[in-house]
Amino acid sequence: MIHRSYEFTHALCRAPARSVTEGLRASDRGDPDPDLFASQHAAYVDALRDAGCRVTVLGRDEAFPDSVFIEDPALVLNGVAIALRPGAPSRLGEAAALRPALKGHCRDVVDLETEGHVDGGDILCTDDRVLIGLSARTDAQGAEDLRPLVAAQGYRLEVLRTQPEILHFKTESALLDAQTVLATPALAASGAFAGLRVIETAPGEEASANAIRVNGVVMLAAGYPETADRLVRAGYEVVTLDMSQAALVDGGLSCMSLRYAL
Ligand code: CIR
Repeated sequence: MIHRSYEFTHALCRAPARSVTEGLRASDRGDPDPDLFASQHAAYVDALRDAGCRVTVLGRDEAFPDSVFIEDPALVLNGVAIALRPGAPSRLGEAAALRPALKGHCRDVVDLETEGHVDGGDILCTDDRVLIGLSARTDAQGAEDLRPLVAAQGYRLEVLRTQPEILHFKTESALLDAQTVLATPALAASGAFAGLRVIETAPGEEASANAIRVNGVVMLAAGYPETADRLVRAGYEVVTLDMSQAALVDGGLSCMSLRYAL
């Protein structure tokens, strides 16, 4: 069966480690509360299930404070997992730690062999293209070394330069359907989405761009009413979720699951 880039049958998540209080962040607005994070994560998992995904929640990995952001160490295309090479030193080991679970849940696992780095948060997949944004975590070497692995799955890799202050490409963008992305005005202006329709986040609501389309629904962080309204008016069904604890460590909806179709 052929699945569109926003159709998923499965998702892998990882419960937030109590050590998430040590998670990386660009600016400190206080530590996340591990208990509240766990309950927000559980609601997120429920929403993925409601959207039609069979979700496996892996156990906490205290060795990696950011391991709840399971999208960054891997990419799954056509059910085949690519173990990536995360760009933050404290996250590099997450790919090896995740590998056994990838092996157990995906059709196959291949490793990105590179001296460079790639974070999954910098990768946005359309039906036939893999867009990869260079960032503080993803470099040109990593992107080039990823190219043949992506091509082997029938996708064309396009390397994009984004504004330097961005953490991850998908911190500021999300695929909404085969022709449409949600993006911050700044990222939209970079020209990254030529050929696609762009719905921009509302002024002051840039953080809402870290959203996900999962089957029939767009999952959006709570607290961004104007962007939610823009999406509803464009015909999308929107589900909002409280992401306050992930946001304290620069995370959002897309980072907390590896979504794939089998
Ligand atoms: C980090 O800085 O790596 C984590 N604290 C947040 C990762 C968020 N992941 C993502 O945007 N894909």
